[in-house]
Amino acid sequence: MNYEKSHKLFERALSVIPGGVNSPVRACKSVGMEPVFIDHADGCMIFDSDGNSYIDYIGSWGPMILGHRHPSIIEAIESVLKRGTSFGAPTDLEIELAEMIINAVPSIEMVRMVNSGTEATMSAIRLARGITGRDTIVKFDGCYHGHADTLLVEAGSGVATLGIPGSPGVPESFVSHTLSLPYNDIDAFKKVMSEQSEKIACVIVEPVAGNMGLVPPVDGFLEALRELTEKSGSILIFDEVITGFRVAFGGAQSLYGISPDITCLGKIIGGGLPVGAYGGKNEIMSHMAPQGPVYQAGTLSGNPVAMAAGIAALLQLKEPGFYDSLEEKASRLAAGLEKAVKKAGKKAAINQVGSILGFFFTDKEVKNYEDAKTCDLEMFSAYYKGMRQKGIYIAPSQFEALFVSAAHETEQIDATIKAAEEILGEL
Ligand code: HOZ
Repeated sequence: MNYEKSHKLFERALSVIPGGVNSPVRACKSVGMEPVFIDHADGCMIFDSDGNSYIDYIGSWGPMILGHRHPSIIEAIESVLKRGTSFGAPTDLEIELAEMIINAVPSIEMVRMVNSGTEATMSAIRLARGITGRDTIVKFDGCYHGHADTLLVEAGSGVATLGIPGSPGVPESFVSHTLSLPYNDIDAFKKVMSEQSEKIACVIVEPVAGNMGLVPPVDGFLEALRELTEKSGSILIFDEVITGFRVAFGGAQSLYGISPDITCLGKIIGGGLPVGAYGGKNEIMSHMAPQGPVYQAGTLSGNPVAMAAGIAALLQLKEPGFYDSLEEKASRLAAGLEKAVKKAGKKAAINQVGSILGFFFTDKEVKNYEDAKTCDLEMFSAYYKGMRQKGIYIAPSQFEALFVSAAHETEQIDATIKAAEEILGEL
């Protein structure tokens, strides 16, 4: 494949944007390559500036569950543009999207729109601290909740990809109230709750971890979080920025039957436009200004274009059978990849929840960040490189997930399996 135009664009970008990118993982540094610059995308296909085409399993890191340029989303955006692009004032659209979210997710009775997942988690934590009057937050190793100061401890995603423990610029005192525990370790969690529960404002978790590859919760893990937070008067926050409307219409909480106090959303609810949201029961959300004293604000919050795209997306997801058919496609991919691994005599673990997959180059079952870190990163880099050459666009990191969309058909999934078979055979 020829990457001449992407290379030139990257050189230009490097002189005006730090690292040439606006979000670190996409720089492809950890796999020793340069990024491709995207020209356009359609359905499950993405096309770079050199005219190369790829089957896309990044899907903008999750939002493109319907595939790119879904007609109903494009139509909704075109239609709302006639009204304007931002008013910094309330519109009917934000009420409509809020109502749709509330109808889909029973633990949410009120929801506040923001512009990114980071904003949602950061605000949810402020709210939890405001309500409880406590400072300590508990998170889990390898979970990534955006880049707010207090959450950059043992984080997944780009922090894991670049192998850095945290970030300069985050004062020690800011993270001194953050405890990070091993994901899926019920005993470690019980111990902390028995020793310091009266200090803990909240426990924040990705109910299905999607930023260290894909790691589902073990039986009893989410149940223990719910039970002990309830007992200690701390707030349970589910970060469903990735899983919300992805693993089921009601998110991971509906799949596992656990009701958190606050849910953070993003990605899919904006139909591919920048968005975030956090919500919960009235008694929790009523603490937010201007109804209550906890402050959070944003000029572009509830932006009409993002709201219109989000409404159009959720309307499609409500169609009967949508999630079954999506999961079938992902299962076909998972089974095919598993076969390809065996055929090539390699060791890899594959995790799947709904339409999200984790593909790990390790012989261990991956249940937490320690397991994910046992992966052969050199082998992953070689695999990434080979797959990209064959027109398969996966995340350039062992610590990110694969997303299957409704636009992926058997033909593309089988082509992906064939490419994997060939590449794995060469490794
Ligand atoms: N935090 C995102 C992956 N979990 C990466 C976002 C991006 O690079 O666009």
